[in-house]
Amino acid sequence: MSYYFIADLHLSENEPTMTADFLHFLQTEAPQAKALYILGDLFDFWIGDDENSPFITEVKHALRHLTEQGVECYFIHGNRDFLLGKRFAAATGITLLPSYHTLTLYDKKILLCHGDTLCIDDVKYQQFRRKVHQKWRQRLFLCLPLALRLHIAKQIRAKSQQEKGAKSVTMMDVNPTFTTQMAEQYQAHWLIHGHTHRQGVHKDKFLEKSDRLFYRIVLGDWHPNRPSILQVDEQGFHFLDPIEKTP
Ligand code: LP5
Ligand code: MN
Repeated sequence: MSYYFIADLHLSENEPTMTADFLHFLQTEAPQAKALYILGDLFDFWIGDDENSPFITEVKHALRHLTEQGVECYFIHGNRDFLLGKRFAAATGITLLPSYHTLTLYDKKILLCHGDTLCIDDVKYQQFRRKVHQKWRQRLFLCLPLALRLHIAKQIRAKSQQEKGAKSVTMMDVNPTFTTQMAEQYQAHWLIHGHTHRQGVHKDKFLEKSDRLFYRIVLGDWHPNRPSILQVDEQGFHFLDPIEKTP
């Protein structure tokens, strides 16, 4: 039995190749798995479950088709799609998880998160996150007409891109001490996250028991014809090579 982990697809109508890659994965590899974990930023941004378009309907149908085949599908919110809600979950059969979630696979305790909460040196982002995670702000936002929500989301995206230009890569990366503390707190053997977009495997030491190591497995962001998919099975973990597909 295998388990798949993905994050940071940033799907949108503007990236049809990536949507096709995702649908292809859902139709070919994913049905053979026990479960699929989507660790946030599936969408470029999400402004409410009431938004509909042929693109959104297609993604929803594909997820529904997967869960109807008995594949469990779990979702942790990212910083772009934290408004994805219960209606989307009901329509697709996916299960929404809290921002930190643990599971045990083959005797390994695994801590999952999107990754943005580990980037505590990005103080402006953390302030922004606290604000937009306030329930009253979200409820207010969701009452606005869709066109206005779309306008606001685009403004925030533009501001975010502009501000990122002035932030260092180190500042936008996970804070090593805080990340180790979280892994220690959850007694994790492995930590799997996305957000930083740099696929990789890091062997980190626990702070208190420095003889104990944990693996920090970073999921990459997706590019057209270049998805980043982590597979966990009885052999351990590995990233899939780009999936073969008919041109
Ligand atoms: O996403 P990415 O990789 O570009 O950058 C992230 C951080 N940015 C964000 C913002 C998202 O990209 C946009 C989310 C849109 C969601 C839909 C709308 C929901 C509204 C809900 C209202 C309740 O997460 C970026 C990090 C970076 O990752 C690396 O970790 O640095 O953080 C920022 O850029 C935050 C800025 O520093 C501060 C944000 C200022 C926003 C100002 C809003 C002004 C808009 C005015 C609207 C009228
Ligand atoms: Mn992200």
